[in-house]
Amino acid sequence: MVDYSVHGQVAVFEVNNPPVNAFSHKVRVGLDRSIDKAIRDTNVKAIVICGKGRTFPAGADIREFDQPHKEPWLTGVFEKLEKTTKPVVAAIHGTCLGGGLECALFCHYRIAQKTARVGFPEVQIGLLPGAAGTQRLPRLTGLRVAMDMITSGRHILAPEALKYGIIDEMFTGDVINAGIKFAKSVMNKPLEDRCLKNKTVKDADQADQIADEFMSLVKRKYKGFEAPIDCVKAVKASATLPYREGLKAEALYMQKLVLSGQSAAQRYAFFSERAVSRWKIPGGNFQTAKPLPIKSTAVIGAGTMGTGIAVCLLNAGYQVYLLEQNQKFLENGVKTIRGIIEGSVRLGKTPMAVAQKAATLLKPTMKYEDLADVDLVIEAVYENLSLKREIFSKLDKLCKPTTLLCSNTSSLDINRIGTATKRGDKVAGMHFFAPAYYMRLLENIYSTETSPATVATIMDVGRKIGKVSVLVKSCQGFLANRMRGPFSVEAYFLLEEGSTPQEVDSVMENLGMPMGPFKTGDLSGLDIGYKIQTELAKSKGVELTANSKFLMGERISTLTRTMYDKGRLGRKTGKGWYRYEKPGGKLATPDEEVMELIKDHCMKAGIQRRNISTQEILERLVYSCINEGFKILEEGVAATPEDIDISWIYGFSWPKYLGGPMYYANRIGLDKIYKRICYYHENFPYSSHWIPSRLLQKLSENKVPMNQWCSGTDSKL
Ligand code: 3H9
Repeated sequence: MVDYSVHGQVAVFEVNNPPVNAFSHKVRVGLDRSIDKAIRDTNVKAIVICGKGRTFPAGADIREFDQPHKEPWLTGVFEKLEKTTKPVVAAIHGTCLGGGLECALFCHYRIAQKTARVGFPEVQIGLLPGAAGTQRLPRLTGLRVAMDMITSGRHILAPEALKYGIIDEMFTGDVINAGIKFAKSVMNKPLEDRCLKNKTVKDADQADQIADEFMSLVKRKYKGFEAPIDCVKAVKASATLPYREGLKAEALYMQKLVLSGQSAAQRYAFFSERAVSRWKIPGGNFQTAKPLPIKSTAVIGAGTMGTGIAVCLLNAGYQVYLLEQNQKFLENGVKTIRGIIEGSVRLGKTPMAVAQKAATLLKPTMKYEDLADVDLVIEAVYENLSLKREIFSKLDKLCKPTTLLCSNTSSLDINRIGTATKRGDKVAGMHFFAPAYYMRLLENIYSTETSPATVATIMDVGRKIGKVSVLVKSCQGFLANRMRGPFSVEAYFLLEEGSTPQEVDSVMENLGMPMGPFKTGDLSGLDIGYKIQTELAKSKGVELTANSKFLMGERISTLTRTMYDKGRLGRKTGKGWYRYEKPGGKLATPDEEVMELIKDHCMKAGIQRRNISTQEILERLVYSCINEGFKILEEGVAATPEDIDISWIYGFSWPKYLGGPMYYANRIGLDKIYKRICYYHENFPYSSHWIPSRLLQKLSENKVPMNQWCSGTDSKL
């Protein structure tokens, strides 16, 4: 686990624990022994620590947080390093993160390859740098930089690390050679001044002010998360307490966080995000299928979704033909794309060079013939099956035989789109979430015909454009929208039965969602829901009226129609479920007129209103989705609960500290959830989403632990 070698008078410890050289128990033992060996060897005058393969250690082994504590622990081993009378040099390449950076901060010197990244990402898994990182980094950089790095978890590149004094020198070329060369140059220098524990924090006199500033920042930016708050407190302790006392404070915060439900959920989310890339369909999987090369792409439709998708592809360096049928729409689309990219440059999120390259890669066109040679087409026109089939049939005739044809449909069955072509194996869904250039989820959908090579390619494109891709089997609504369906309808039913929009929204916001369903509705526009409902009814040959309560035997609510008829379309008209300060405004204020409309609607529809508890609101919104989630699993639409949880985290901003709705269900207890679903089914027999999932019933009755019905990301589930 640690390869030991001696080069002249320099001992080299190479941490060898692929893939990221995490400090597992075995590595800690190996490092401990290596230190003893180097101390004993009188020939050795200096030590170099580095990582074998792709990286310097990227942190503690996250899986071990679920296991009993095993000595030697990180801090003990690292302290031994600092105590040696032989200079220790950390020679850094790749990603030096978490416990890896803490190890480097116990070394007397740190040098890094120019492309190396350093950081403390612990906060993203609900922890803090608990091997003295919160006490040592401020002693090097001052409080402000340390607070920023530790509360955000951001990685910084070597040049920035050099500026802050985190590293002493940058190098190019071989890590071991650079480490040995540097070690020789410092061999006989005194070490007292190189031990961070002996240093003071330079801006300690401003500790209160800086900590207050960061405390209000993290409470706003990371609302609901516990770890950023403890990070601020622990870093502040580096300035207000002596080193040893600061360490004790850090250990207490760390202990609390490790045991917290939030960190367990965030660790589950960390591994789930990686698990969803291990896809499998009949005939192939992520290991057997190879992605096809994609250079040139096309996006059909320059509306909100099409332009957002084009931005993602352009920023990743793909050539993009943007196709529209109308010159004005095309020009507007190009303007929108430029605006998004320029805005991102202004915010420092997109480098200028990337933006300049993107401008050259964008090819606006009104001619389908221009798409003949592209490798991948993503169609993003509005949701109409016959229109999509027409487009796919045209593309099939015109594009080269190897072109992949994908649809950004949010619900239409990919099988029915694929049959419009003679290349069903090369047809798939790539469903982006609005705004497409921002939301990280990409729902990739396969039909019964889609080939493993096509799936491998769209999963690969998803990764390259910075998305977290989840693969699902085609069905009406796929995973995300199908599962969210009950959430939206239950929200309307709750309004009809007695709740207010603000009561419903605040339940979801208190759970940790950035916005409740009614604020979200106002943002997207209430005309959308109204049109979807009207189209759906029409497709079933039904004409809805303002008083309709059922559609094909299923309970519905026509409240959006009431709002639509009153011109309350949401933020864009300055009024929807809330009132806004102006059309396009953002400040939502409860509106008495809405309550009057709801009450009037209920009276006409003969619905009795009552008091509804916050617990009932929560259960009806969330448990109904969980029930649908189990049906999605049962039918194999999603392969694992991780696919579902990651879809909610990155598609609907479900709070990571709750680990996703399936993880949340497990935490509450499947038997409890199942009983409540049965209760609602009994009380609301005309809502099929309350018919209990058979899988949920089976799992709850047999008390099956989650590690037996997920892909096994967390041994402690
Ligand atoms: C810590 O250090 C606490 C201390 O402060 C205090 C202790 C007292 N452990 O992401 P990838 C696995 S907390 C275990 O796909 P990339 C990962 O699951 C830690 N496993 O690669 C995956 O496995 P699989 C602080 C880990 O190149 C494989 O490695 N450090 C760990 O896209 C490849 O990972 C962090 O939070 C780990 N620490 O990205 C860093 N890290 O193939 C977390 C990775 O079976 N890691 N794995 O799915 C990362 O951010 C990224 O993995 C990294 C590489 C940037 C390093």
